[in-house]
Amino acid sequence: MISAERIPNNVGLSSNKRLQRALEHWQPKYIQWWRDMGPQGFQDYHQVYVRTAVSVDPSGWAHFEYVKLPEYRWGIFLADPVHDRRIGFGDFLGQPVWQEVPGEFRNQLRRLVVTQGDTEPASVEQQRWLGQRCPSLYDLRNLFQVNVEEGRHLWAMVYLLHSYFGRDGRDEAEELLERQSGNRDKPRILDAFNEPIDNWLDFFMFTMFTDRDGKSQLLSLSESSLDPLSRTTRFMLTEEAHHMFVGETGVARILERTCQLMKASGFSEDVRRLGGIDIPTIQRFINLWFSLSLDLHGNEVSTNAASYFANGLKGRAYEDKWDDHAVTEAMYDLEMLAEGRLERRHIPMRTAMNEVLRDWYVGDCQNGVTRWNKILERHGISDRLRLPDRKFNRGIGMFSAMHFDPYGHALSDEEWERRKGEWLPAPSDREYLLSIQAAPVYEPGKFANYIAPPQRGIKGLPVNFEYVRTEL
Ligand code: BYC
Repeated sequence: MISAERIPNNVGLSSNKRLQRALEHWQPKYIQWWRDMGPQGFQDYHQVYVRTAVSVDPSGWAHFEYVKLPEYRWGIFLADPVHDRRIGFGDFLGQPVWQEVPGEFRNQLRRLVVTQGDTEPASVEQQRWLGQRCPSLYDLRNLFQVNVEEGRHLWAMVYLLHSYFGRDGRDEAEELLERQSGNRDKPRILDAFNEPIDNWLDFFMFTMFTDRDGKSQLLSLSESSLDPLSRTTRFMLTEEAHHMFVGETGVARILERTCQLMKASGFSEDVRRLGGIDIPTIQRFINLWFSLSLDLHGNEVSTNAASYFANGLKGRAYEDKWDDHAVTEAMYDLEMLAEGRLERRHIPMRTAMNEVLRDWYVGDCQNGVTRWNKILERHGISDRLRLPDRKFNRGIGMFSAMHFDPYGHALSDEEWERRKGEWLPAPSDREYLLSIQAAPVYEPGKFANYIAPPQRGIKGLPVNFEYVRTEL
């Protein structure tokens, strides 16, 4: 359903005046936030060729056109309802799904919706300076596409807060615009969303690894017994796929260029001397963003996670592929750190639900890394990229109590301090990246020296299309 209303939607907003008024009241605050904290330097005359969600029809849900970013039409879209949908897991298995929030789960559900909602504006804030250093107009457009859709995902969560959580929900919606990524006094809720993203390698790694946590979490929320939450997140997943495409192909194009430079120099030169990004630097950024994104899955053993599952609030990714949906007896074999020693223990699977989702996530990331390695192989280069061990560089969960190298071997504090620069980006890596990204590339069809052009453009358009009009 295409809507001519101020807030495009398929939720019948015009027939719910109270909700419509509440959202129209929130809208100017959102636009102000976008102007203050969104893409810096791209708020006035630039026209960006973006897609806008206009319905949930799989054969044509999006519309492509040039838009000035603050005029993007952020809308509210829920996937179509599933007839007679039943709760698919946990203690209420088989009962009809809920159209309203049950009082006893209100706090838990609000917390999940707020945590999800908080990440969306956070990522826009983290990325707000990147437009000034873009490697091409094609990439600039992709950055903005990701940003406006994260903005729409915030709208999705704010819709739920306003519709289903009364006064508390309205207060939470305000606070989503008040916390700020990296702010000492009012930081974003989850750690990875307070990390600066000031160069394009960070950006591509973020969209590869952190947006993929978005996919994990949205998959699990789309199983929820709260039907509006399930339907909202199901549609968000449609947009999320492009974000991970941007990340995976962004790194792939950097690798492609790195290989070209290595070959051109007869494998003898340091790629940095030719203005490229060397493989060890790429590996250090993988190590950082993969480990930060593992943290986003929460503690390995979590009573919160067990209770989300028992109460039917958050399921496993692709819950219908599992045989047992009650999971009252099932056990999970977990590598644990107990009294400073690593050992394997059987724990009730319900308490390991964060780890179960993390398993899915690690597998999905590994598939991407395997595809990157095919590029190295094709160029006859013997180096390989790899995911670090799950215990490496953890800030959340039991492994955060000790240090581990990327192969999972325990290290003393002193050894970690001495060697962490081998495995994680050093200030000098960031300085180097900023030095090769100092000037933006705004000429259609041109690409910065450190990245190869994409194989094709957007929506059948040529690679040299003017994806962002930068002239007044
Ligand atoms: N940082 O029992 P635990 C996305 C806290 S990304 C800081 O394991 P739980 C996107 C936790 O809050 C997806 N604190 O927690 C991507 C709790 O604190 P309290 C976002 C953390 O709740 C790119 C304590 O540790 N969606 O969409 O089972 C661009 C106990 O932990 C962290 C969601 O996250 C952390 N990393 O698991 C744009 C889905 N981890 O209460 C968007 C909703 C844990 O003891 N969220 N803590 O003070 C959840 O499902 C859960 O909150 C989590 C944590 C899985 C994140």
